[in-house]
Formats: sequence, structure tokens, C-alpha cells
Amino acid sequence: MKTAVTELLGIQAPVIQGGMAWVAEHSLASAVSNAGGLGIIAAANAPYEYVREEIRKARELTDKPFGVNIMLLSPYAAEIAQLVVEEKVSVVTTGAGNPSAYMKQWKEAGIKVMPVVASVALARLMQRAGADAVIAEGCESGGHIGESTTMTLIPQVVDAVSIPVIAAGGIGDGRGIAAAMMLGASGVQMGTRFLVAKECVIHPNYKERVILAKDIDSAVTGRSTGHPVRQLRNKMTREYLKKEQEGCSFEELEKLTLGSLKSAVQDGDADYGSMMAGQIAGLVKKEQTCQEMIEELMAETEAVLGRIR
Ligand code: TUI
Repeated sequence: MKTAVTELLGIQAPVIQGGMAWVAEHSLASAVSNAGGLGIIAAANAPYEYVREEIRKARELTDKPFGVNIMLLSPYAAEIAQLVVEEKVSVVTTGAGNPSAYMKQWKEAGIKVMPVVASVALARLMQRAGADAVIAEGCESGGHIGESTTMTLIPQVVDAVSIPVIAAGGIGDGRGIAAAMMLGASGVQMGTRFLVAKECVIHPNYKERVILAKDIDSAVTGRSTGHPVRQLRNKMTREYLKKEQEGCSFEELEKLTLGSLKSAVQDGDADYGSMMAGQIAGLVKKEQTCQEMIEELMAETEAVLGRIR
């Protein structure tokens, strides 16, 4: 399938894998890229050497382009911004902030830059700063989210910028991809669906919770702290939301989530781990290889678009 995004990135399918913290490592990223999409390694809160190793391991597994996601709240963000230049990474995506300070160094290095935005204002700013595309992410997404839904955000961002727009948040199958394209997107970013990819190395308990999740099984913690995060409901989210309602301090709330993403991903702690996932988890029913997923997604998209054309 050819779109502005496949042309920009030199890939076969307009599907970008989300830069999921502690989930998106070299094996998932290389498998998505080998399947014709764009794999992404998440730098998350990880230090320089860890991310450099991940990039090098991915290079051994694929000769296709892949990207690195820089989480801008990370204490290592500036070092990782330099690392992607040194390692000549093809694509950079960013999350949870405004990457303006790094745009010049990335563009001079010939890196394709696709910031994740949750508002029209940041999309406009990113176009002016030289972004090659923007990933507009609605609040159906897992993880750190903005205010707008995908349905409302995508057409407004499409009208505001002339660079390609990639839709994210709530997309889990070919119907979602086709719908995003109807709204003017030239590609999609998907996270939750890739959580259950065979090549995704998260703990089996996490995969099982995603596969068993129903439509209303995610909860957003941290609205009161200014860091809203969507994850699957469990003991931790229930205690967190109760404490939030009681007006607990930021520090008190932080104690509940400290290290909780790592304990979900690595130890499979289904009770107190932060199993970040989007609202589309209810649609995700089976483990597949990335190749199977992308082939199925493209066939479904073509079928839906064919009916409309
Ligand atoms: O970044 C994400 N999703 C994430 S990051 C993450 S790691 C983390 N874990 C716990 C707490 C905080 C982070 C898990 N999931 N998605 C992209 C995204 N960016 N969503 C929303 C935004 C965003 C929000 C506000 C981007 C910019 C912004 O304001 C920028 C500004 O300063 O104007």
C-alpha cells in the first residue's frame, strides 16, 4: 500500500509501531520493520548505553529502516537525542513533550523526525520546526495521553498542517486504519495490538490481560497530577484513583506507580504493575507474528477501502 508515509519512510505498509516504554525493544522493532512496517525502539527512561545496545541489536536483525522514540520526560532525553545522531538512526519519534530544542541537530543529521502530538497547536509548531510528519495521538491510547479523541484530533490536525499526519489511539485493525485514512491520515501508529505480537517480549501475564480485556477495562490515573496515564484496571489503579479522589499529594501517588511499568513488563505483576494499554485492547484477541499482523491489517484495510471506493 502506497501513501505519503510509505514514500517518506521507504516502507511497504503505512503502519508504525508505537514507542512503548520498556516494551518496544530490538526484537519487536526489528520484526515490525522486517514485516514492512516501521519498528520503533523506545528509549523510555533508559540510559545512553542501554539504548545504544538496543539500536545495535536491532541492526543485526534487520536491514530495513527503524526508529527510536525519545520520551522527553526522561532524564536522559538530551543524551539520547545525541545518540540517535551518532548511530545514524533513520527515524526519530518523540513523546510526552515538545522536542523543538533537538530538531535542528536531527534535521542536520538527515534524520526523519515525527513528533507525537496531542494538540493542533503542537502539530503546527512541529511543522514550523521542520518535522517530516506528525503522529497525532488521541486519548484512546495507552500510556501518557492528551485530552482529545482520535476522531476529533485527526481531521483538525490534517487541516492545520501540510506534512503527512499519522493517526494513533484506538486503532487495532483494518477498519480502524481505513477510518483514519478517511479522516485524512496517511498512516497509523499502533501500540496495543503489537503488545501481543509473538516477537514482543513482555511477560505472558501482561499479554494475557490484554487478550482478556474488554472494552471498558482501562482506567486513566494521574489526571490530578497533570500526567494522565491509561492502563488496564487492577488493584493499583483502583487504589490510585481512590487516593486521587481523596486529594492525596503527588508524592504519595507516585509511590504507587514507581517502577510499576517495569514490574508489569518484566515480572508480570497483574495486581500492582502498570499494564499500559489502549481502549482498543478489547478488540485484540490473538497472538500473531508481526508478519501475520501486518498482512492481515493490510488485507482488511484494502477490503474496507475497496467497499467505499
Ligand atoms: O508519550 C506518550 N505516551 C507515553 S510516554 C510513557 S512513559 C511515562 N510513564 C509514566 C508517566 C509519564 C510517562 C508512556 N506513554 N504518547 C505521546 C504523547 N505525547 N501523548 C501526549 C503527549 C504530549 C502531551 C503534552 C505531548 C506534548 C505535550 O505538551 C507539549 C508542550 O510542552 O507543549
